[in-house]
Amino acid sequence: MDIPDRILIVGLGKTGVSVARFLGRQGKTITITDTKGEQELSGAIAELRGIEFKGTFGGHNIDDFINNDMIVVSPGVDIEMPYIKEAVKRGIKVVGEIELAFAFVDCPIIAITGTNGKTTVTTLMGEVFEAAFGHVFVGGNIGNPLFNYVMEGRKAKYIILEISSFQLETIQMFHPHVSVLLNITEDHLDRYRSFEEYRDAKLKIFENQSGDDFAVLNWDIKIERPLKAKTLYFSVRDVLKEGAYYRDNNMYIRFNGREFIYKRDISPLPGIHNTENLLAVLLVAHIIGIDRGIIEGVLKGFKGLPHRVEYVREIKGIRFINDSKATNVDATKRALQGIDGHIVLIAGGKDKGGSYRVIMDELKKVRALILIGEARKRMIEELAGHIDIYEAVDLNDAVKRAMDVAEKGDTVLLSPMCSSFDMFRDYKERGEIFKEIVRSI
Ligand code: UMA
Repeated sequence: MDIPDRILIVGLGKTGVSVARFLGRQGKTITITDTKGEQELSGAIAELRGIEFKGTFGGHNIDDFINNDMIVVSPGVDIEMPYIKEAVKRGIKVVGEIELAFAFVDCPIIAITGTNGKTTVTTLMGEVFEAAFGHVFVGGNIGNPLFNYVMEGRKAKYIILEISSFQLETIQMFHPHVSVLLNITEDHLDRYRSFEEYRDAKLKIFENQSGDDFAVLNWDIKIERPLKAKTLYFSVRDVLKEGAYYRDNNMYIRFNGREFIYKRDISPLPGIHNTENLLAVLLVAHIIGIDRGIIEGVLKGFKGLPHRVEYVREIKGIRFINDSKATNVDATKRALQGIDGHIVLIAGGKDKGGSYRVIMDELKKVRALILIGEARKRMIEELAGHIDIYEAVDLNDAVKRAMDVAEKGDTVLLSPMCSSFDMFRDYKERGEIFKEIVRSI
């Protein structure tokens, strides 16, 4: 890709820093803008030491958007923003970091998207590929921008990329060799105008693939027209002639006229949603031709990630589980389904606009709901009358109230159904603080 000289970078989070460092080294004239002020961005600005740039911080300015040759947007920036629309109208190119970095990528990409499970699948897939091929790059939405690979200047055998709908919105040429779509349920309805718009963004992962590539999808996802790539499905419900499926505690992989059978319990990851995740990993590993022994070895040792239904401790017969990564309603539904006995659920945070009634069936198991954060009001509107609800001022107060109502044998579960940005830096900080509070009881 021909990168013009004058570039505006919108957003100075992880993505903005990575892009600015790369383009700075290329001698481009860089402007960076962020709604956050200089003080709040001091950490990010420090990472740009030695790189020349003009900064517009504490808000955006239309002049920056119309007086540059190209705009690079971070995933968190809504491209429907008026200044960006004005720039597009004037013929200024707007690209996302993934698209820009892709122009410098020299090895096949395995890209993974979906509403839930993508970080687990990306991490596990990364471990399987690393065991098989040595150097691989694992990155994207997982918290390691693709540009970091370009900057490392090292050649990997494969890139394993977690990719969000936000990142897919701005792709044009981005072309994975294998694209995986794990599931699609309501999320990010604060950014998208409808569920269909969110779903269309996710489906863009298949857009530039050809007949030499592979599309791997959950059998539950209905695709209206055939994809260009060779399409394979995985299912926990139905037996499939080709692809991957689960039956009687076994996982079957059928590909290229061969069948491989794995016992479900070789993996310690609990729950049916993890069976889906495992099927996706197994199918991709066999598409690429990775040895069965290598796959099995990695699956056996992979115990899951922090903040995803993570056991913290037990106090007086009450178990505490941290599921701070549940930033949408479907993730919480899955967590509730996977836990036996009564649950005291701590939820709430920044509202994303989806319906909380999705967990209505699982509420039978919930002894009480303790709410924190901005979403409280809407949660109460939707769930009051079906469950005992308590409001707490912060996470500390929420844990205290949960202790008061929980009985011996119960589980206190933090599974917020919301993002964390109203009260915390991110879901990791929320989970860490929860664990600290619980450990200090
Ligand atoms: N900003 C503006 N103007 C705007 C919007 C944002 O200036 O209109 C600024 C913010 O003030 C902030 C910066 O942009 O300083 C943040 O940009 P960002 O939100 O894109 O954050 P990054 O740190 O660059 O992280 C992004 C992804 N974040 C989002 O998609 C919200 C990270 O995914 C990803 O790991 C990283 O790029 C590397 O690829 C996080 C995430 O929450 C984990 N993803 C969502 C999810 O998984 O549900 C999609």
